[in-house]
Amino acid sequence: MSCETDARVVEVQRRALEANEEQAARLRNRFAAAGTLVVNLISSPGSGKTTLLEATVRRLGASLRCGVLEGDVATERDADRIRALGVPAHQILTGGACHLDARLVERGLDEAAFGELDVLFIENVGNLICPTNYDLGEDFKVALLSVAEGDDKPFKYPAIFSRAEVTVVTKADLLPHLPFDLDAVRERVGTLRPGGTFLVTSATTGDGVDAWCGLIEARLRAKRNG
Ligand SMILES: Nc1nc2c(ncn2[C@@H]2O[C@H](COP(=O)(O)OP(=O)(O)OP(=O)(O)O)[C@@H](O)[C@H]2O)c(=O)[nH]1
Ligand SMILES: [Mg+2]
Repeated sequence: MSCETDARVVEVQRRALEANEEQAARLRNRFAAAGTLVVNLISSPGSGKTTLLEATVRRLGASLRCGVLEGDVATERDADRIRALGVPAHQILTGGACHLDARLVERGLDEAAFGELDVLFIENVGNLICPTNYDLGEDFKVALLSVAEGDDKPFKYPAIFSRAEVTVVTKADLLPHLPFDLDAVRERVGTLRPGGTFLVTSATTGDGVDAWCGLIEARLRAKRNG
């Protein structure tokens, strides 16, 4: 690519992000007016976003009105998994795009017609890079990292771990079988996001899931109480 083409691409990206910011601000106002806590889950494909959401709505679904927007390139599989638990879910198909943006979320919300919600979970498209810069009007981003992916990920993909207020290590039940240095990951994430929350979970054994659900409940209370 020539320098001129480079500059044009950068300019197009800048404008797209600027337009996204405006749309995200509108969404944030809409969520604030509704008193809905919004959580944007981001990770590589297969690190356990939907499985953690299944465990979450099993625990919280009886006491809180939860809804889930699922972002994927293809299929309704993840939305079907959530709906199977009696929780409303809507699939957003991105048509190939590697992330959700605020426009897709706004359209998805209107199509979903969830009604009043206490918590809206947005599962982003499986990707550790592209969703990082796209504000979806969420209260906070969550980065998930499964122990099977390797402990180098916060070093190689620092942006998402610094943007995410919460990092959730998943599949901790596999730790005995894998060379994953949990302390090194905790330290690195703490450097990238000072004051952030670091949780270790296994949806398989249930370890850490109560702490995760407790965090959601606490954040909802904080949002409602101003
Ligand atoms: N051992 C173990 N496996 C898990 C755990 N959580 C999820 N898995 C498995 O990991 C695989 C992927 O899980 P998903 O929840 O579908 O991952 P995802 O991040 O939603 O994947 P995409 O939506 O494709 O990005 C499935 O086979 C799950 O059963 C866990 O805590 N422990
Ligand atoms: Mg999924």
